[in-house]
Amino acid sequence: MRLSQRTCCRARAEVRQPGYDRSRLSRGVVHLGLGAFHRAHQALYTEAALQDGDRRWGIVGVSLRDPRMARALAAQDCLYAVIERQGSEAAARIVGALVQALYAPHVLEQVTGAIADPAASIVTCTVTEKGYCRHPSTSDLDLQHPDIQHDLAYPEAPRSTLGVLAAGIRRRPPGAPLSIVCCDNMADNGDTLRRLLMQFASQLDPALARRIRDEVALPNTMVDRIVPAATPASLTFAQQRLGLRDEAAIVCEPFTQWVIEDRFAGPRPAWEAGGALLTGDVRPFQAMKLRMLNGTHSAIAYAAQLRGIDTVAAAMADTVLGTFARGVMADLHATLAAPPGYDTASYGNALLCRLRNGAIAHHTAQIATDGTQKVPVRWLPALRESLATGVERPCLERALALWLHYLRCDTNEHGRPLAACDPGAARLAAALRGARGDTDAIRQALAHGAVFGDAPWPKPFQLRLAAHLTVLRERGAAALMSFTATT
Ligand code: CS2
Repeated sequence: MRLSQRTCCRARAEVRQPGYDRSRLSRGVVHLGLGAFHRAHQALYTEAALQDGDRRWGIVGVSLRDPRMARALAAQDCLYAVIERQGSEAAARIVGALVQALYAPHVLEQVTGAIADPAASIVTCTVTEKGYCRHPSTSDLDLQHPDIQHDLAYPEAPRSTLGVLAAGIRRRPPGAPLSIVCCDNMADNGDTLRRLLMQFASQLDPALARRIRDEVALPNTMVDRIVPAATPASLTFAQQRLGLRDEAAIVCEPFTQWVIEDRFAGPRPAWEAGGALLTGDVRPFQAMKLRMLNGTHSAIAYAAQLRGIDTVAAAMADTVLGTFARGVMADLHATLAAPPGYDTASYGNALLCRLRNGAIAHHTAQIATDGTQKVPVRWLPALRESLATGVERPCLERALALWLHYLRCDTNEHGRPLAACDPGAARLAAALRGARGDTDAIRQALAHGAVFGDAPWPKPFQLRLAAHLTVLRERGAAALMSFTATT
């Protein structure tokens, strides 16, 4: 039996249910990017606000690219389950906060209408780093991006996140306060989205750009929860736990964190009810999380992909890779200023336990996607800052070499195909593959300004990277990573 409003009461007794009347919810939040992360993160904080009795915050969820999730959710009256797993523990709940699931290309009018509705004072976004059409190294709008060119030519029929936001804001009555909460893993994510949206709007209509500047708040946020993409196995596990079939079920870790800059234009859900921290300055939290968690994740992903290791937990259980991952985390940790009153060393220890969580199958192939968007956020600022003060980061530098080697290879160390899923990587990979030797490969890679920026990288650093590429080619990833044991 499939999960729906009618059947949810038939779920197993231990499954937590929405404790409020869903039919009485208003549509106060519009969310762009209906993936698993939103449904297991921001939607649960909103669920907590609804459970506290504030009915204003039903969520209209929008998929911009893929119709499947909106279709699956619509067939379930927008109900879905989240199951938190660690060790032998598993806690399941059904979430009621989502009230509508739309696939934008089919119902664009409804989507921009939902953003324009003054009852909605919040738009949240999880569209992944590449969903903002920016240059990864400068965070400026990529005016050559095909979606941006399309949306500037047809502003009433947009397909990009920026185009949809602009079209919705245009239809909004003046004076209706709006806050757009970016929940993607970018440094200064709210400020970045503000800049991109203003750059986009000013190409269309200076008055719209001014309106965004004056009326729309874009707080910075740090979001954290490890939410693997669903698999047939995770859906079967969810079915056993629920006693119902749920095509949108999520199996994720118990940990969750949301730190939000307290800068809103109008009303917002009391996300504190779900444990969100509202604060004046999110930047130290962002840096800690983007570097220690996401930076370590990316290093694990490329090393594991090269070695044919499928999940993060299996990678952490591998002696060489697990030790290397701790080294990368320590390198990144050393570059941080701790958020006030926060113990980043305990954060790191807790993080290692999270990465070892074998009850969730977090696939390294998933994390390895879109490296050209992720590396400039997760590793390069820490490397730049360190090199500027003459400090080497041996593990982090090796992680960078592992990524470049990964882009250069067709197959992993067992001869199985490596499919780098990264639309921004084609030119970089071609340069690496066409290079005359390792030194030339590094020179050509670092000249790729969209990823590495325009400032020159120190020569000794380049030579170290070239030597790492040689080790990787001749002796493999384990030899490069086990340097601490051999030097
Ligand atoms: C991961 C993130 O896929 C990735 O690149 O590093 O999705 C990570 O799991 C989340 O940011 C955790 O909060």
